[in-house]
Amino acid sequence: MSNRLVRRWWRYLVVLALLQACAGLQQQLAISPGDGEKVLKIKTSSFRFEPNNIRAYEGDIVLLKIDNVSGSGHNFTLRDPEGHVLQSVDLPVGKIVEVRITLGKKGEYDFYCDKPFHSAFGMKGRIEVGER
Ligand SMILES: [Cu+2]
Repeated sequence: MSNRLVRRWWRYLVVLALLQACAGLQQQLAISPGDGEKVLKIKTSSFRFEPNNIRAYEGDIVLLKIDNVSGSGHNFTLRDPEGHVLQSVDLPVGKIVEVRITLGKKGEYDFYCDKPFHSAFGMKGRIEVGER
């Protein structure tokens, strides 16, 4: 890559990172308490999950329907409050991928895209699981 191209690429990345930093974790969505499996739709764009700030209750079983509406492949990786990977699935362009998760204990479950730099650009979120 030429120096000029590298500079242009970096400028693009910096602007993108600033935009994402401003956006932050904003769109909160609460899953209503109760029994049975809950369905939650998540939209994936570049470089964002919507919603990215979800509240749920311990013991919830949630079927995530993750719709990649962006023009590039992404990934959804979810870690439990101890940092263990619960799920890691690739999200092909234009496909809806279903992921069933059990939120066994209260705490913060972080999720992100594991493609290089994507989480740094804001492609991440959190499920806050409270006591039932
Ligand atoms: Cu991604």
